Amino acid sequence: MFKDVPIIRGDMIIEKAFRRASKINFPDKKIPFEIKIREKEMARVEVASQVINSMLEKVVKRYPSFEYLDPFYREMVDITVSLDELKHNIGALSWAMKTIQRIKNETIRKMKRTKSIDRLDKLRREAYGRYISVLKKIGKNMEFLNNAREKLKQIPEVKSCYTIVIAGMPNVGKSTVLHALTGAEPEVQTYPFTTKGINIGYFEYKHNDIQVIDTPGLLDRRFEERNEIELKAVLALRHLADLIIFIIDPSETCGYSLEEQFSLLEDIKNMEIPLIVCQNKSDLRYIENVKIKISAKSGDIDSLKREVFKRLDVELDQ
Ligand SMILES: Nc1nc2c(ncn2[C@@H]2O[C@H](COP(=O)(O)OP(=O)(O)O)[C@@H](O)[C@H]2O)c(=O)[nH]1
Ligand SMILES: [Mg+2]
Repeated sequence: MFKDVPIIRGDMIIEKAFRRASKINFPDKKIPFEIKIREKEMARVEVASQVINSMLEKVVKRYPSFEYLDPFYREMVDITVSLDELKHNIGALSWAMKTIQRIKNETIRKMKRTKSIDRLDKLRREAYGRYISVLKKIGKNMEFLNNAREKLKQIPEVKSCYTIVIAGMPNVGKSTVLHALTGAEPEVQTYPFTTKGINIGYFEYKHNDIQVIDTPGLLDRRFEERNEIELKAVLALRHLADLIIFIIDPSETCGYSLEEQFSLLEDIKNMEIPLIVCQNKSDLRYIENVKIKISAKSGDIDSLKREVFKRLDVELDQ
């Protein structure tokens, strides 16, 4: 989504604008010399302003309108660069466009009025100087936007179809379950704020695309242990998840005790998202109080699939 936002720099813009403007000439011999000079200088001021504004506008226009963004995506943007700051910096570009426009209008008006041919060149130079100073004023804003663009490009591109998010402590078998559910190798994307990859896979159920997401680093640790950014990211998942599959490893070969795993389950329950709890690695060991029992490694996930399909039948019928 942010891949189309161009990179901008003040010196690049100025160079392009003035180069274009300097190419303007009126070779038509019939026009009197005086008018030719006047028209030329006015056209230069005009064209330079157009080039600058169209480059700024490309940036402003390519940003999606944040009000209509998918809520998960919007929260991710907010976590990554802060929506307020992003809006503020885009706003600075709009201010610059208006100011350039105003300088141009003022200058053209003066150029039309002036009697002295010599003054035209001076007026144009003045306008150019003011264009440069406007762009200098938004130098920091452009820098912010260039950096933001790099980070925003990394926000995972999730679809807005029915979405299942897989949760559970590290090494309980989340990625293995994702693979078993969706067959294909999952797409790996990264979040801008951690080095961990998010895995996304799809399967089709009764002609509906179902998205399955494994979010390493997010739903695999007690919420109280999290920093602010991670917590926000966890909470952003509320907007995305239609169903959470929570995986328990009763063999504890994952390195976490059952007690630890059930405490995380309490946090996840508090998110108030429909939940399926499922024990994996049942080839090694299983417990009595969790009904759904699978062994994802050997592809034995039928009981989980049956439960998922049961929920889908209810949800997708509506
Ligand atoms: N014995 C056994 N091992 C499993 C099973 N499912 C996953 N594992 C193993 O558990 C380890 C962690 O699995 P992984 O899917 O990477 O866990 P994640 O960190 O939760 O994504 C890997 O070595 C898997 O091969 C299972 O059903 N039985
Ligand atoms: Mg994994």
